[in-house]
Amino acid sequence: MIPNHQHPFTFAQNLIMAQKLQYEETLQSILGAENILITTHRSPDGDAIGSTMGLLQFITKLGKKCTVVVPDEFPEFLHWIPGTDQIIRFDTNKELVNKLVVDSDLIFSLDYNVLSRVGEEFCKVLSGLDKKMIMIDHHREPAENYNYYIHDIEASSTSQLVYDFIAYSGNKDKIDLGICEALYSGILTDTGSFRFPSTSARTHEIVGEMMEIGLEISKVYNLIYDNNSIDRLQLLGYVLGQKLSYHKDLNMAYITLSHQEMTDHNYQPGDTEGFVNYALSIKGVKFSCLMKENESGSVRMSFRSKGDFDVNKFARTYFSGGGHLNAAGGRSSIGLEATEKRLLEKAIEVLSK
Ligand SMILES: [Mn+2]
Repeated sequence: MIPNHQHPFTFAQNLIMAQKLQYEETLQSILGAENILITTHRSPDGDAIGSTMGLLQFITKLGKKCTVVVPDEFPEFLHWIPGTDQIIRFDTNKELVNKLVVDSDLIFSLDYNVLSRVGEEFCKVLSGLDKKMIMIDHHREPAENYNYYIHDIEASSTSQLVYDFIAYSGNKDKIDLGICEALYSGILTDTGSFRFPSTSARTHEIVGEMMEIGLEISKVYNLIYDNNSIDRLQLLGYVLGQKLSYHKDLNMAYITLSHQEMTDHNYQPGDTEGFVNYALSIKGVKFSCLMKENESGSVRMSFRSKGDFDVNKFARTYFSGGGHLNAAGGRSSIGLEATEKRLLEKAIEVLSK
């Protein structure tokens, strides 16, 4: 006989049950809602758009009313993804979005871990509401004010979490080609084409299941990656030729781009996607950064690392950002030159320890 003070289940079993409960609560929340709103972070990337479009198509299939609101513009190479024609941008439709938020009774946060990631103004609209909130995300340190979470920092992407939610909530039969194309786009881009360590056996298993549904992986790859403008390629050439700063002693490389340099190359959103990975691909480099100055003079930063150097912690500590162990974002408002100087100082401090 088992004494009653002992837990009848192992830790792993308890985890699986806790996750199943979140899937079930999320599904019931969708079925019980009238107006569902899905949101994602500003400057939406492939995973932000892929995961929101996958969830939108699934919720629509359940016969529920659902709208996707993004804070601002998203890259042109994602415009082919099924459902994107229904996306509403906050920055160009503020009044409409205000009304949509007020009328909604269930709000999803996809691919971000704290409301401020949607930008200051949209954040205000979404803050302090008396509505059910659900987070689906894989970034570290999720905010605590949500009703339910589908959250796993080890998942390759939010798109993978959306797939698992649909599949494990008993709705695998509803996953069609449109949902696959959206979610695969998110998985493909967030794993750097299946090379980042977050890529798991489950990631590949999901892709296998998607291919059985009819997903054409080379078609999606072409639509996303063989879609360069000549301006983007020339910007890349310029960056690699003249803007790559390599510090062999620190095993570090970084790139700075001024607003003027971007304007000179007819910069479009998404054009610098992947640039930071070129810096990381130098033999021996363990830490890379891309610093981009925007029109107002503030600087957006992308960090990448290899191995156990924690760029989430680095970005959080010094550049008001965060993300994952090996990939994170940050911001700086002290100007491009001063930011570069600060980056070097902090890198020397941390890396030469
Ligand atoms: Mn993501």
